[in-house]
Amino acid sequence: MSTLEHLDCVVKNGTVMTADQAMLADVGIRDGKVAAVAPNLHGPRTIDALGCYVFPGFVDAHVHLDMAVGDIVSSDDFFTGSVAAACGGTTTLIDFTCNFRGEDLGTGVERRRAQADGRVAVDYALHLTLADASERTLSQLSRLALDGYASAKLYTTYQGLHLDDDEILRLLTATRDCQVLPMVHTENHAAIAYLTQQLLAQGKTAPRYHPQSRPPLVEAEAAQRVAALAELVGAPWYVAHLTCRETLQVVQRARDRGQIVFAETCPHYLLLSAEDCARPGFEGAKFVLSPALRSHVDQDVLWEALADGQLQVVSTDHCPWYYETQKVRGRDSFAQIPNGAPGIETRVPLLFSEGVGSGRLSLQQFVRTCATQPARLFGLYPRKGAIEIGSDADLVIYDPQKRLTLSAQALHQRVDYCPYEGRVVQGYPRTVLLRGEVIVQDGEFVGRPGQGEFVAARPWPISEA
Ligand code: DUC
Ligand code: ZN
Ligand code: ZN
Repeated sequence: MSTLEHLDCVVKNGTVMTADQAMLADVGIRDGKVAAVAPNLHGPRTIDALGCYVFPGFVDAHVHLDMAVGDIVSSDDFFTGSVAAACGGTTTLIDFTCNFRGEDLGTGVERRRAQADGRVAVDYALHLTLADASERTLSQLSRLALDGYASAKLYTTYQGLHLDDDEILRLLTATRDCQVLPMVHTENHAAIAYLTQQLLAQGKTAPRYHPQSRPPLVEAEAAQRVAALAELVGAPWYVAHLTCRETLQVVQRARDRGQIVFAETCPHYLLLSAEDCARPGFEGAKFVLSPALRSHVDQDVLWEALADGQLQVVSTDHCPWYYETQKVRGRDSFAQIPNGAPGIETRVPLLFSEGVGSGRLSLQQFVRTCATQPARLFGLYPRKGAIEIGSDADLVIYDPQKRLTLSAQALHQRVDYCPYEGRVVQGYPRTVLLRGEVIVQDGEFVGRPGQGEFVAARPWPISEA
């Protein structure tokens, strides 16, 4: 019996576009997996993709759903956030465990799994959060890596999360040994505290001062320190949300010295700037996120770094807070504004429209940075991020002609504003499949809560990258 027989469904007539090739081909699906990529396939069900691209389901490697900070919680939970992700073409999310210093890692994993399982509408994985370097934390890492938690976030700032140099050294040694990829938030905690206090003492309390409280040097200093520590112990690492030329130079120097270091940026650093924090009234609070928004020059630097492969990944750092009831807590001080902005639904359309549509990225670079590289680096490839025989049939049928004016009202993210309100994007997902099942049809979610599954990430020999 030919392997092409007994397909469950065929996506026909599209241009299949992966990280390294474009093919006029049909995609045959069996048992939720890609079973064939070839012309003239036939099956009992067909989905017509004429005039559309067929992309691998996109992978967002950095989101914060249902995340408590003090007594408030980010406004999208695992259901609403994953519905929004799906509508924007993302079929795999990577969120984080929310451990604090001194807490058992396994307990953090269980708590997060309980929040997500049964609610999440696309597939997901979890980065561990390493908030201390205790013997218990270090000893749990290899077991958890084998259980599918093959990456971990380390912080150099935030109360209850930031690590000192001794802890970073111990953790980088452990992640190296367990083949866990450390994703590091690089900002100098003491410098932020000092600059913030200086600004507030001068009465500079408005959102426009947030970027001045954590300028590029604050980010680059921490990145340089982590680079030095990683070099000392020979640990590969990954820079979370890189925003500026200074940090990119740190990464370039580290690579010149032989380090394996990967880096991600986010759509807001490519498309928004510190000027948005200075919008009239309190509106700038919508753009208070960390690391802070930068200059237009930095935007150009980041676009170029994406195109020439210096930045491997575009993630969202989706962390939405209601403007009216949560951001407003910082009316008297930018330091009290919850940090973060929504973006889980708009990443792919923005990168397609502003990247590919404006000629700043090729289609392959777009697929590579938004799907394939995040899947590969975080141990999900080729199950995710690819259209290969045996990959999960996570497919995005993408209409390059569809235009949409972005707005909070038109989107599915559960939050009362859109940072890109009024911006027109050209090109949008029409149909989205998760493991062979249609979950978005003509732009609307048709899946169900709990349809998404936890995907175990595989630790891999990063030193051979
Ligand atoms: N910064 C972070 O580091 N995490 C969530 C949101 C933000 O702005
Ligand atoms: Zn971060
Ligand atoms: Zn984050």
